[in-house]
Amino acid sequence: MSDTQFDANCIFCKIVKGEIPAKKVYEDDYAVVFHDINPQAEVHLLAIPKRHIVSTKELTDAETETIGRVMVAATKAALALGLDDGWRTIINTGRIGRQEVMHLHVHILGGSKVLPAMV
Ligand code: IU
Repeated sequence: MSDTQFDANCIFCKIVKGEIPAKKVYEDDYAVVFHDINPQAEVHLLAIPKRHIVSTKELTDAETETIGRVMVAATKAALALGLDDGWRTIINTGRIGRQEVMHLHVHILGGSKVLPAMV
């Protein structure tokens, strides 16, 4: 990928480029899936687009394929880790959504126990 598709100050771009380590589970031309450094469930993964997209707020028609690929990457990683009975995906957006890392990411939460209800 060209450098124009990365943000030099973004920690997740650095993970994509291999400049900082992460426990990667899946990678293709569009997406990377790795273990969250501070897991909130037995299995907690993050699926991210390789190119720097800040959040879902920045999505346009041009990102349709990329975001679809990220979701498929999330599924491949979840199934590769044996989450056959399901998982939860969460995307936080912006301040109100409590997004802390400003590179779009899909949380994948799962394990052997049914997760708590959200509502
Ligand atoms: P949020 O949706 O932006 O609130 O979640 C950011 C997540 O990124 C959070 O669960 C962190 O534990 C996780 N994370 C990570 O896995 N590795 C890192 O180097 C950093 C954050 I910084």
